[in-house]
Amino acid sequence: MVFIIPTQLPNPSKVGNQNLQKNRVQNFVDIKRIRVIGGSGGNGCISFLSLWSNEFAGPDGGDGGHGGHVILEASYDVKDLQNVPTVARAECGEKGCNKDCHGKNSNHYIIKVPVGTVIKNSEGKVVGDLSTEGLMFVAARGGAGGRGNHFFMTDTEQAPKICEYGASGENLEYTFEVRSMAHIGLIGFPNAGKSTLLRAISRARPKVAPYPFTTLKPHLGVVQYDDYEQIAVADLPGLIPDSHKNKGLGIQFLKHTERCMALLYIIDVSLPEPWDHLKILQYELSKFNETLIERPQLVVANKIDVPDAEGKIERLKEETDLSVIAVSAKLGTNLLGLLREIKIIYDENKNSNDLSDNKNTF
Ligand SMILES: Nc1nc2c(ncn2[C@@H]2O[C@H](COP(=O)(O)OP(=O)(O)OP(=O)(O)O)[C@@H](O)[C@H]2O)c(=O)[nH]1
Ligand SMILES: [Mg+2]
Repeated sequence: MVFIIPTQLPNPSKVGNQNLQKNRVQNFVDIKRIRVIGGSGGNGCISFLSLWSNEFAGPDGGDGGHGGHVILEASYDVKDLQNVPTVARAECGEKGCNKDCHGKNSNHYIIKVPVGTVIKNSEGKVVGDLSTEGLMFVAARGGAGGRGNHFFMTDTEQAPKICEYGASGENLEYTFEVRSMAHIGLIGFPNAGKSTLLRAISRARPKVAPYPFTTLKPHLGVVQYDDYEQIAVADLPGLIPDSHKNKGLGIQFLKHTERCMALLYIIDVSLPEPWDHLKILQYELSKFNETLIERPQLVVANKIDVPDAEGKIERLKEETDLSVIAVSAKLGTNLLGLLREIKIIYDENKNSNDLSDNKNTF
């Protein structure tokens, strides 16, 4: 006999901490210029050993320790560049001491950056792309420690009074740009309710207002599931017709969608003929990058609480092959269903690496 065990989908955790419900607006920092300075090496030491039985026991100046590197590490623990310092300086190596004591090498300064951070040098050339977790980039090398006077002892020079200074660390400037800030991107016309939806499903607090272009910068929220999986959702500024021709704000943020695992079209079904909005959004995305419309996608029909809105859902479903989920972000109707759909898409696609094939757009 075969038993079929029903696989239970993990539920999203509640967004319930009252302290965090305050209107704290936090901007998502997706681009930052930083200066990185490697630690200098420690100086070598000049010293001569003198023992009770041997007053001139020879040079015993130790070498200086090496300065630390500044290293960037891609990590899913951080979602933006807000906490990356604008000047990152690694520690210097310690100087050498007598009795041939080697100065301590300093630890490397490791800065965690979001997976998908692109690193450009001061000339704007892409020098690194941290597209997978754990990938590291040495941004500034620390200087080597200087050698102590014992190193300079030769047959002819038994008491060298010279040693080396530690080398200085590299001092460079980079621009970091986060390209894959979220797993899921919310795409929609202004006023469609993207920010309201993000507020409803996560602890992010983007501003919500009944006029277009309320959101001027991307906002990021994280949906927690009870299997400890975290899915980052990005609220992007609204798109308008001809966004790809640089109209409105949308185009500069569309680059973020390039590495989103999936896209949600937020459609305001309280407006007449909302299916046209969906077509315009798909057209704008395809004009920006053709591969975008091949990503996993869902249509979220928002504002079903508005009278007559529900009647348009059937027509919307007929007009598209994508699955349509009807929700009310404001009242919280069917958000659980939406979050479960997002989890299914995430589970199906989390191991696919084809999202980093956008290098041509750098
Ligand atoms: N009735 C109703 N109103 C909603 C719903 N979702 C959002 N709204 C309202 O729609 C208006 C716009 O919502 P936002 O979340 O700011 O819209 P947005 O898509 O983020 O807009 P932009 O930031 O300008 O792109 C606000 O007045 C919301 O209260 C909903 O499900 N039902
Ligand atoms: Mg908004």
